[in-house]
Amino acid sequence: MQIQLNNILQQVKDELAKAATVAETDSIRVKALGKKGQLTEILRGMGKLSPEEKKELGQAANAVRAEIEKLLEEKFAQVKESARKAQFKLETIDVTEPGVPYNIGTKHPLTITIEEISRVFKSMGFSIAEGPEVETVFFNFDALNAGPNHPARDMTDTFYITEKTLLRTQTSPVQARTLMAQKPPIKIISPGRCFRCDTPDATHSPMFHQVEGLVVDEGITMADLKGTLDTFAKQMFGSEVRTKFRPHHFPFTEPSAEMDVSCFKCGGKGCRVCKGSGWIEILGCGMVHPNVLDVGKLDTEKYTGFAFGMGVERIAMLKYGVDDIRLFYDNDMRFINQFK
Ligand code: 2U9
Repeated sequence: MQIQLNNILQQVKDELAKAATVAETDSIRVKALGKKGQLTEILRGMGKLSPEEKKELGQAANAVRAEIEKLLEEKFAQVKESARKAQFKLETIDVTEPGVPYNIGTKHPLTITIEEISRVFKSMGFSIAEGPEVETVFFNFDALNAGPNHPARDMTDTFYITEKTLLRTQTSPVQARTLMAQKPPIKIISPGRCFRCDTPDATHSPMFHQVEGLVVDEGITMADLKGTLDTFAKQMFGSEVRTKFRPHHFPFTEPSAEMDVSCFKCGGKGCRVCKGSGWIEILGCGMVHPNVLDVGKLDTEKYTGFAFGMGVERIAMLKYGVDDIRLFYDNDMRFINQFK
């Protein structure tokens, strides 16, 4: 039996040498010292022995038990410490480690274009004015000299919400509101979203963007209009471009005109971009109609003004060579990411 005891001790030593975790150490303890363990089995078998043998074997078994307990205690301390260290390593945050790079996205080409147009006008002393996309019929049409029978008010062109409210078809109502709220000098641009009942195709979208401008003060003339818009064209498309003004009609301006720039691609010789004409239509403009100045209760003998409007999508398509307006709204990252 002494030999068996020595074997158990040796076996415990061998197994402990290989154990690496708390769980493995505990199963060695159960196997050796547990209720159904090897040492308990030996003590149970002592019944048949003489009292002297019992005493001798009992002392030897207790010595082995004490030795095993001591070995287990040391091993437990060791595996618990290495488990603690491993956990600590796992939970440690290295504050010097570089962060995980993430995609911060890019500006949308229409945002870039609005910012560029705004930058040019701000450099000439314009401020930015904003207003609601859901407008009243009064500010969208009546205040802008588009009377009750004006074709622009047609249900088929305009998204009406109620009889008196609609989605603005242009950003002009922002300027009509400014005319009513502020005294001249007024020098504003109003970039923003507009809405019209159009079926989407390569050049039409029911939602699009405009930048409109309004200048009202004493002694404003057509020369101010031409100088301001020519400067804008040169800043936006290159100092070499020339501008020309063709007569047109808008209800809110009189006289009205459309401005063309000489083709910034071919210099005016004629190419695919200018469709062979050498000129590209950029914006509409005119001297503010006296009926519109009346909305701001201005003395039309004293005050005059000019206004203009341009489609942001059209400018962006020309600048970037985009041939389908729908690309701006598809949110295809392969398209958007080209405008970094
Ligand atoms: C007030 C007075 C006058 C704004 C103007 C235009 C000419 C114009 C369109 C061109 C194409 C916009 O993108 S487009 O549909 N606009 O040609 N807009 S003058 O005139 C105003 C606005 C407000 C109080």
